[in-house]
Amino acid sequence: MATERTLSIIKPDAVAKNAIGEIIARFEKAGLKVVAAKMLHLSEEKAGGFYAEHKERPFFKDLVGFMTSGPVVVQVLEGEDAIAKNRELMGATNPKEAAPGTIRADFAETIDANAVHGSDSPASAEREVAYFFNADEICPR
Ligand code: RTP
Ligand code: MG
Repeated sequence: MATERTLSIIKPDAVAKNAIGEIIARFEKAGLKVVAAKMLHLSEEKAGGFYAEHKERPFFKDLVGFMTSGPVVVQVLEGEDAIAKNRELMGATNPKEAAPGTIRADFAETIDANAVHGSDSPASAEREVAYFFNADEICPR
């Protein structure tokens, strides 16, 4: 297993619930390190560009509407097998199908407002980290 970096977003529903700290604690307890972080209120253009792979999907408009509905916390997580580990901690896309104890099971109710985003492959992690962070905003430790 290699040390990887992955992009995590704490979505507007979880920020509104005041759950930023509890969610970041789960990453840290699982051995992932926060090596970059910022809070942003995404524009439609920035959110749409981020989820460009879903542009033709029926849920795209709602997804962009939700992601721009309030501030988000964007982070780079680093650690062994970070991409898969983060996806495991997050749980399934639909919180109703997410395993007990996962972030989505504990903090989300609907597939539209599902608390967190995580990169799903090394290629998407590379693109997504660069989409939000310049190299000098990442602090390896
Ligand atoms: P994310 O990208 O946010 O981490 O979520 P994911 O990989 O688990 O799911 P993905 O397929 O990438 O979908 C992105 C977001 O779009 C919404 N979605 N709605 N109604 C639907 O069938 C549907 N499918 C996806 C979800 O909010 C999902 O997080
Ligand atoms: Mg995805």
